Amino acid sequence: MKIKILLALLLAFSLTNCEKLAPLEPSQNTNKIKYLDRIEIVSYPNAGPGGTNWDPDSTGPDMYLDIKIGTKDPQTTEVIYQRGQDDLPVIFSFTAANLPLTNEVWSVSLYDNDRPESPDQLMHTISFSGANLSNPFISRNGPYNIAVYYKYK
Ligand SMILES: [Ca+2]
Ligand SMILES: [Ca+2]
Repeated sequence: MKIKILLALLLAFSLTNCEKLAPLEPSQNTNKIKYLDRIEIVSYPNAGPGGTNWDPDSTGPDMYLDIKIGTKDPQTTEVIYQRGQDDLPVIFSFTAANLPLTNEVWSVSLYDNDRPESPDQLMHTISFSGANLSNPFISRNGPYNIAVYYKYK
């Protein structure tokens, strides 16, 4: 009798643990929020405006992103220097930035930092709504290919 009870308890314990180990689908994570994870510059044109090199010394552009969410002030990333065509994709990580994908218009502008010699050059701008974003959201426009990834937290 005692052995039967022990076996029943053991079975119940195993089943409980199995349920705990079952992976959760992201769609079931109803308590979790989508956060911007990273933006990848997958491709950009070899030549800058006017068909010249991005920078006079023929090195790649020095990239940073300006992110405007709704009507808030734009946020600027650190510059990732001299990214040539061999350095693609250029990855901007937002893991530490804690930017929830709010249901607003997001406008992301890619710049080439040319200071202090001359003003920065706007390379490309993409826009999307923070809600119902595919993962990744891929924006292809001419030679520009930019991918936006989010993560649940
Ligand atoms: Ca430049
Ligand atoms: Ca530059």
